[in-house]
Amino acid sequence: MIEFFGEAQLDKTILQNLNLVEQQVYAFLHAPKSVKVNLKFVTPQEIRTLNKQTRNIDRITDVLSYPYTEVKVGQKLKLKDYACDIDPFDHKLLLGDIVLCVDRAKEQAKEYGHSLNREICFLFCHAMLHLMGYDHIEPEDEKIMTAKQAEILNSLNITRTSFKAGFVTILGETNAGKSTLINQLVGEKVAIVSPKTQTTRENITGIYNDKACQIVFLDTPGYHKRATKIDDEMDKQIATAQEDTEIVLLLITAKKPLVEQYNNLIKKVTATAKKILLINKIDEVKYEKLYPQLALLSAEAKVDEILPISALTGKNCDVLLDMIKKYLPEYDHEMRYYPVDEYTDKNLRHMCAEIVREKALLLLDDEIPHGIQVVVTDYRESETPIQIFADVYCERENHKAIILGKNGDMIKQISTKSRLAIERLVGAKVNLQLFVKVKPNWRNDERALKDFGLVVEE
Ligand SMILES: Nc1nc2c(ncn2[C@@H]2O[C@H](COP(=O)(O)OP(=O)(O)OP(=O)(O)O)[C@@H](O)[C@H]2O)c(=O)[nH]1
Ligand SMILES: [Mg+2]
Repeated sequence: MIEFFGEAQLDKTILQNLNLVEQQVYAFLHAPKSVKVNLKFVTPQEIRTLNKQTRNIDRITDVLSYPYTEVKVGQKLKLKDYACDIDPFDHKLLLGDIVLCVDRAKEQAKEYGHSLNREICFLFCHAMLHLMGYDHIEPEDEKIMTAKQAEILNSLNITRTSFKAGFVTILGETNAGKSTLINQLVGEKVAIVSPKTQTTRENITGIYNDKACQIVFLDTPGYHKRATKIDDEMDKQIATAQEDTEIVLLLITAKKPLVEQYNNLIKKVTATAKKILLINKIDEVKYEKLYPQLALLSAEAKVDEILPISALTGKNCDVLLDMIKKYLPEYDHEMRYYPVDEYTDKNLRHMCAEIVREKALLLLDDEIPHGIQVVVTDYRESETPIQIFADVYCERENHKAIILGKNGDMIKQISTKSRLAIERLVGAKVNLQLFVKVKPNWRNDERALKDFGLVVEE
C-alpha cells in the first residue's frame, strides 16, 4: 500500500501505475502483503533542502528514499522479525519514505524523450528497490539492481509503451550531401546522388522504421543561385518542406569555413522547428583542422544540437538517429504515417527515371546534365525481362549529339549503368530503352515544367 503526501497533480493513470509498480516489487521480492511505503511529492526547492540536510549535497535531484526497516537483498522479509515496528492502527510494516520531485521528473522525461508516466514509474521502482535493500554503489550491486528494475518494469510493459514518430526535413546548400544522408539514414536508395550541383529537383520522402519509431525524412533541392523558372519551383519545394516539420537538419560541409556556411544557411531557414546542425564530410578533413572551427561554430550557432557526421561512411549517423528520436513527439501507441514496409513516397517509374538521370549526371560533363530530364513512358512489369521505355530530354540539338556520343557510345554507357541499377532496385531482369529528345529551354518553360511534374501546386 502507498500512502501519498503532497500536491503532485499527476494524471490518475500514473497514480494507478505507481500502485502496480509497488505490488510488482513485492511480488518479485516475495514480500508479505502487509507492508507499506510513504510517497511524498515535493518541489525542487524542498528536495534540494532535503539533499543538503541528509546528504550534504546542494542539488535538486529526482528521488530520495529513507528506509525505516532494514531489509537485506535476497533475504525473505518476515513480518514476525519486525513485530515491534508494525503500525498498531493498520497492522502494516512501514518500509520507509520515498520523496519524489515531479518537476525534476518532467525535465528528465523530456531529456530522455519518453513519457512522464514512464519516468515516474521508473524513479518510484528505483526508490522502492532501495527500500528493499538494493543499492548501486559497487558496480556489481548496480548490475543486480538495474536488472531487477528492468525485470519489474518490463513485466508491467511500462518501458515498451512509448512510440516516437514525426517529420524531419533536411536542408542545405547544393552538394552538401543531403541525398547521401537520407539514403544512409533510411538504409535504401531513395534519392539520387552526384558530384554535380543541383542534383535533387523536388522533395523526396524517405521513411525510417524500427520497432518503436517511424521517422519521415524529407530530402530537398539544395539552395543555389536562381537562374531559370525551375529554380523558382525548387525554392518553393524548399519552402513547403519546412512547413509542419518537427525537426530540421541543417547540413554544411567540413570542407568549407563552418561559421560562414552556417550564417548563409540560417538566413534562409524559415522553419520554427528544432534545429540540428550537421557538419558533413568529416571523412575528408583532419580533426585537428576541424576542431578550432567547431569551437567557433558552437559559440555562434543558435541551434539545438551540433554534430559532425559523414553521410557517406555513416559515421555518427547512429548518434544522429538517437538525437532525432529524443526530439520527436511520443505516443503511447504505435503511430506510423506510412506502412512499415514503405520507404519512399515515389513510385517505381519515377525512381527508374531518376536513376537514368543520375547516370547521365555522372557520365556527362559540365552544363549538359542540368538540362536533362527523364520520363518513363512505358513500364511493362508483366513481361520478362521487364520492359522499360524512357525519354531523355535535353535543351539543344548539340547537347543531344553529346548525350548520344560517337556511334551512340555515351547513351549506351548511360543505359547499361542505369539498367544494372534498376535491376538491383526491382530485383529482376530489365530491358531498358532510352530515346533522346530535345525540348528547347524547358527549364524556363512553365508548361514543360508542369508536364514533368516539377511545379509545386499552390
Ligand atoms: N567524402 C564525402 N563525400 C560525401 C559525403 N556526403 C556526400 N558526399 C558526396 O557529395 C556529393 C554530393 O552529394 P549529394 O548527396 O548529391 O548532395 P545534395 O546535398 O543532395 O546535393 P543537391 O541535390 O544538389 O542539393 C556526392 O558526390 C556525394 O558522394 C560525405 O560524408 N563524405
Ligand atoms: Mg540531393
